[in-house]
Amino acid sequence: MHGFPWWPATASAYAGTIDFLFGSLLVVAALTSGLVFFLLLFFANKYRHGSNADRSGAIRKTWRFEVAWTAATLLVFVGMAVWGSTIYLRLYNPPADALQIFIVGKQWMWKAQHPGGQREINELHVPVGQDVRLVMASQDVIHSFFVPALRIKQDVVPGRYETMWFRADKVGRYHLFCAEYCGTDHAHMGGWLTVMNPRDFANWLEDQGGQTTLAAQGEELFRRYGCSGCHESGGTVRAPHLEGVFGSPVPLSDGSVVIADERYVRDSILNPKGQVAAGYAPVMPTFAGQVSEDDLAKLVAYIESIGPERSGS
Ligand code: HEC
Ligand SMILES: [Cu+2]
Repeated sequence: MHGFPWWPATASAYAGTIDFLFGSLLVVAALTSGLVFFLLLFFANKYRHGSNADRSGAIRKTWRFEVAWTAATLLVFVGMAVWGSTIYLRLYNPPADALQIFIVGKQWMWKAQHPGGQREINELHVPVGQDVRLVMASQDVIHSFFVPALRIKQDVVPGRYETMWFRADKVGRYHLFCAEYCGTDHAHMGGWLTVMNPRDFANWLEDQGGQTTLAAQGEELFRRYGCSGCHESGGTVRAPHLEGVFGSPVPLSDGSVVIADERYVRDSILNPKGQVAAGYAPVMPTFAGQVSEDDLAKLVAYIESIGPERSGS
């Protein structure tokens, strides 16, 4: 399929898988509708008014044919659904050791924050052959992060994190877009994904200047916003210590248990009354409207870094 004119470049491990699925769907759909239309026209012509086709001995309905034909198509289409869902599930379950990059969409740009604190706008640099996990948020309206060469596209809805991952397998520069109409300059909302070999990527990170890591910036914000006043020992309020919380199960006051992921931490900060940790009074104030998406990413990165699993990568 890659010799096909206008076929988009492929730069991810599963681009071929997705193209194959897409091509197969297209072929099955084309064959099915082709057959239906052929029979339609064929019989319409054969038995048209006034034709001398033999109309005696009309065939009676046979259940065997009916059942076989229905079962065969059902099997093919359910098979395609299972095939598609398997790929989808793989796409939305990132490997644990992926490099994590925070993406914020806003009218009209994509902003990225690397774990080392490097920031970029309408550009995204990643190393080749490494799993990359994107944690994405929108600051205003619905956007959609789209990199055709990777065959990934994910709507980013304000108010929640979306995650997705990819592994680029070809060095190069590829277009990235916003694929959801989001206002006047939607058409200009986009830029470039640059896939580099690991050494160039390390150099690139270094060239961005000596930042403090995202987690360290988050730690500073943790003090500036007064989180530490409650969440660290010696606080005036009884609040849970956040060390080791990330990635582990948290019992809630309503009896349910959730895994503390990015989404949970984010909701804890913006809507603390929504999910209250069991054994604590719901006294944490909301920080909605005070903490920007960029700062939220830093706070989340900090709380993640003091979690048990990933330590401040
Ligand atoms: C007035 C004290 C107070 C402040 C300030 C405060 N918190 Fe909390 N926080 C709490 C309490 C009490 C809980 C437990 C009850 C709940 O879940 O609402 C909590 C829960 C949490 C949780 C869920 C923890 C768990 O074990 O499930 C997170 C994450 C969190 N806070 C982060 C923050 C961050 C980040 C800030 C600063 C932006 C902050 N908090 C500011 C008191 C506070
Ligand atoms: Cu947009």
